[in-house]
Amino acid sequence: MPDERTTPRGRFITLEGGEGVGKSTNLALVVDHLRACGHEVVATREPGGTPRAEAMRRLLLDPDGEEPLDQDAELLLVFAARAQHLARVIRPALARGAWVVCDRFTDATYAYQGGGRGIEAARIAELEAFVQQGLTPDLTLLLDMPMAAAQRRLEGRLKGQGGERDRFERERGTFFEAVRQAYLARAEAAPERMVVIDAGAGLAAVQAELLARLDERLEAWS
Ligand code: Z5A
Repeated sequence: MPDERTTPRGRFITLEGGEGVGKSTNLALVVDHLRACGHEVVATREPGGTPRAEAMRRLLLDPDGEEPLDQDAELLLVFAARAQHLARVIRPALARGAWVVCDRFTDATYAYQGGGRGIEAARIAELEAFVQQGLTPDLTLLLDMPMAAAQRRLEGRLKGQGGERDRFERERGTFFEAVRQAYLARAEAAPERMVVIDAGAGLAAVQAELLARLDERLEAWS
């Protein structure tokens, strides 16, 4: 085990936003940038990040068949996957001084299960406190753009890959608008942690803004 007195904890960075805003695309950029700065970086995602947590992800994303997933069960599954991910990947990495870059984390729960499904924030906060024991991201890059434009990007990708829509991608426009507003409200409430990036611009412009904001934070941490 690393000695907590001599090994500085690594930094925990998350990427958030609605579907199709470019989280996966930009996660690769963030990871490459941090590695070029000399950090050990663990790139991961939620729900998932370990074999068992990925199995829970499949339960969450499989389209509803004859038995729709109850929304409380959905919330608990999200946090069950998170508990596994924290125990097996995130906490050990941070403890040995590695940096963790994660595609979605608990802000997604407040946005999707809170904003989208209408579950009370206080109930989500109880599970957050139980599972995370005070561990929160050091920086969250929130990629934001109008829902309709993100949907068009996703359509393009689905056509290209011939993929099927998952349980969330089958939701209505009002669900995604509520998700977006919940994300923006969280960013407004935590401006020191959450940085909003305009994800609707072309990729080069989005990435230039993202790296500029990341570098500001790296400078502040150094
Ligand atoms: N979920 C939840 O409910 N509660 C929780 O607590 C958590 C998650 C953690 C799976 O997440 C689902 O889990 C998610 C919420 C739920 N469902 N939804 N919706 P996910 O992250 O795997 O699902 P996703 O948001 O659908 O991810 P995605 O489809 O992979 O989107 P993305 O990563 O944001 O986008 P991308 O793949 O990087 O880019 C999409 C396309 O746009 C692609 O073709 C790119 O080449 C293109 N792109 C990217 N940026 C640009 C720019 N700037 N211009 C033009 N084109 C671009």
